[in-house]
Amino acid sequence: MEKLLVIGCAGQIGSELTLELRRIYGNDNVIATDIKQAPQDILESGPFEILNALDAAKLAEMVDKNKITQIYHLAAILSGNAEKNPLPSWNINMQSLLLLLEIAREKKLNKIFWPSSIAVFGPTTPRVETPQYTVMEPNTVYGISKLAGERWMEYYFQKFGVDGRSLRYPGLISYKTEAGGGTTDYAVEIFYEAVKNGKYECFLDENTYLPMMMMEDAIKATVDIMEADPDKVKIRSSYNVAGISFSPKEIAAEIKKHMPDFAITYKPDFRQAIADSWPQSIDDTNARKDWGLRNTYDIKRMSKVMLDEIGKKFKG
Ligand code: AKB
Repeated sequence: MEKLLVIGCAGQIGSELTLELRRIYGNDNVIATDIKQAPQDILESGPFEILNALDAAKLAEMVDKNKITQIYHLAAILSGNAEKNPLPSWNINMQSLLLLLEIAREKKLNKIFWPSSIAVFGPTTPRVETPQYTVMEPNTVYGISKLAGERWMEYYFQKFGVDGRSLRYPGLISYKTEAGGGTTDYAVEIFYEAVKNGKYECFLDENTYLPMMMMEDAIKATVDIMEADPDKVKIRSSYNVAGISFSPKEIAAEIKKHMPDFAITYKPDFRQAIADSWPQSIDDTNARKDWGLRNTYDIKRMSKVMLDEIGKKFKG
């Protein structure tokens, strides 16, 4: 029987992935942890403990005590925040991954999941339909830590047989928990501000195209790669996953179809340079071929679901 531990259950991905894992594996078989308190539905549906992702002793103790067989490590300092605090962010992102890999090796865990990002690419990467294998010269702290992390994931697989699986997430769009400190966050904020105030000041320029993915598709992709037979997971660094690409101008036009008075203004900040160094769209042929990645949302459906769900939240 599998026993799972989620690190970072209160974040944007963790708050939804933890509940899905509990649905699949059983509530008591998924131990949720975070450095801060978890959302109510996670607290009520199964075990939760406070855990700092850098606390090696407590992590090892939790793995032993609960006979953990898989760890999902979702805690990270995202691109925008990492630029404000480079070395501490590098330390958190890298040390927590190395700790996870060592625990996986020592305790012979069945599998681990660690997310990478489109941030592994940089200004010298081809930006349209960015291939799985291409030039990678990231120029953000977050991107450098994700690229180094990918190399460590592959190293531990090749040297020690650690069964690590990873996706290069694009910007993730969700209505449950807001993202924090990323460059793609505008694509979530815009819906909240549209519903709350009818207007939004965007920190990226109107024609900045970035790859994004609705959380439901991202969760499904995560579960699918983790459930795939090991021999189907041919890439042990991290897989490109594409989702949908759009610009702030296009998403604003889509919101206007539902809210004709919605107004958007643009005031690019330091995150514009980060966005300009990232791909505009992604080629995810390998993930589709190897373990069956599928994307179900387009910009129309995404916008409708976001506005409806955020609307319910605020009217409720
Ligand atoms: C960020 O913007 O930093 C993240 C990411 C693309 O990894 N959402």
